[in-house]
Amino acid sequence: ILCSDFLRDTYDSLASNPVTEHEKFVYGTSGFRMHNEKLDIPLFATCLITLLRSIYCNEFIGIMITASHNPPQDNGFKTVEPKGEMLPQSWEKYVTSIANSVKKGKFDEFIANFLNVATEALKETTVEGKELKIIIGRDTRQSSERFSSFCTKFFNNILTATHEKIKFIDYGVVTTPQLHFIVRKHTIKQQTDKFDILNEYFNEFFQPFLEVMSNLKSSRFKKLYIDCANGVGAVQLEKLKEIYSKKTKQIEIELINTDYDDYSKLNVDCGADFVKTNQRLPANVNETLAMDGENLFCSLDGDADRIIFYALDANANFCLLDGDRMATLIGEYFMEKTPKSFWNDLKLGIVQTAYANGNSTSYITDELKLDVKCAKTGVKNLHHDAVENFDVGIYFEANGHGTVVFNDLFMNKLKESNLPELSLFVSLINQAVGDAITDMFVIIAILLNLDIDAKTWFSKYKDLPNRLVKCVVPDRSQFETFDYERRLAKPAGLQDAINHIVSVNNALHKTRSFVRASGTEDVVRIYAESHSVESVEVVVQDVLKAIKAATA
Ligand code: G16
Repeated sequence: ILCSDFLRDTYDSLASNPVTEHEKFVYGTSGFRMHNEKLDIPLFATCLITLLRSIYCNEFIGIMITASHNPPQDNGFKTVEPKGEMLPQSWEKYVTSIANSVKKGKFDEFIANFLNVATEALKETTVEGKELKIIIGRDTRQSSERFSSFCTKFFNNILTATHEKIKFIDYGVVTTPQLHFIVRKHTIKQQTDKFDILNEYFNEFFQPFLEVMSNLKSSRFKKLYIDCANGVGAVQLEKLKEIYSKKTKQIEIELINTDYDDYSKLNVDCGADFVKTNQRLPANVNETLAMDGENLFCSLDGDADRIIFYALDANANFCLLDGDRMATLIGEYFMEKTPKSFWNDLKLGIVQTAYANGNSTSYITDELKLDVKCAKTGVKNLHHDAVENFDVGIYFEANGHGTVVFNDLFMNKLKESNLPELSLFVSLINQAVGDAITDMFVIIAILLNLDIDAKTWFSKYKDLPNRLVKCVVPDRSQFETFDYERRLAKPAGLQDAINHIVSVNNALHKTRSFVRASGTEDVVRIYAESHSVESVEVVVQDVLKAIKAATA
């Protein structure tokens, strides 16, 4: 591979690219993510690490081309493991090192570094006789097709240059969770030929949902409005809606913000991230309809791995039903559908991040009486902690990204316990990764089952007033955190300043604020919550000033 003309030519053309001359690449919260014009080197590194990972695992490895919630001009890549998980954190340094070793006139150093990386990464495995198996998928961004073509060219050239066995499958425009799902499916079924993804996905998750619906016969909701963020969610849901509407008339589906052909509209004034951050309705949602309890509203993000529900109350106040609300609703449902004794030798718990509203955490511990753990931002971290700590691990970031994972102990107990309703419910869940489409059906199934509307769901506890704000700084890599990102180690003195701001605004002991560097955007994020909207505002403004002073 390393001797091929293709690799040399590609290297030379990338290394001479001035756009990225001074750029330090980081495989962040969700892989590489930045302006699309800077991503050629990270993609080259992603293809190389995918080759190594495919040799190491001897199974299919996926590459998803997406920048999810980011603006239209951004893009990104992440690799997907054989069972649908993210790249192990121990390998992130390898791909980061490969990307940062592409420098003008330094091909020999690049090769030496790559060989070191490969030797270390593959030290526990044999290289010979492995078939390289790669899957790719992409979102609807304008730049995604270009990156996808590069992957095709890269892997085809490796094939001709080396005569190695390579199985390369391009699934085209798919949601991120669909790509995770299909990689997992190839591994579990040991299938090397391409699946009909829509068919597999429908049979796996929609079929049980239709069964739930027909068992319940509820008329609680007349219409479900789905804001697709003008992204790939619309492409897939248009197809799924067609199949769905032939099978049931129970809830009518209307898709909003489906203009994925206009690249400039992706995530703009719509989508899960917009709704969560701004705490208001997205574009093209009618206020009167949002006040009607017979309607249910939700927003997906740009690659359909996050979902946020919402409604307006009788006074047109916005009721945000975010990841915290979904986690608590699912927790409550599990408790309701099982006798207490069921959990004698099993642990059910919830994993959140520092962004979880303080009152959601109190509700989990005080009302639901469930264990709760805090993880660092990034579903890869929550997923890990849910698997490690619980037999049934519910994990959600407040931004609507999450799912539920079950271990064999729970699955065996479920089989023995004759709980058909819960068994059917469990089969709705995409355990590979947070999936907006399957999460949507999970939540609807619970609301129908408990016979409650969105506003009743919202009334289960009251959120503390809160705000999430972005701040552009000269160099976000200066910001180092500890304690699950709740405290800053650097820049020096900034955490003391935040502590002081919190303490002078903490009359009711409800105030909390933290700052961390985003792993997906070139900003730092400030989160604040307090007993009143005014107090939150004071904290945010003071923290902003403290950041400016610390980075001046
Ligand atoms: C990605 C990650 C999420 C994370 C979000 C924001 O979401 O998958 O786990 O919460 O980025 O991360 P950060 O605050 O580090 O920018 P998505 O939907 O954009 O893939």
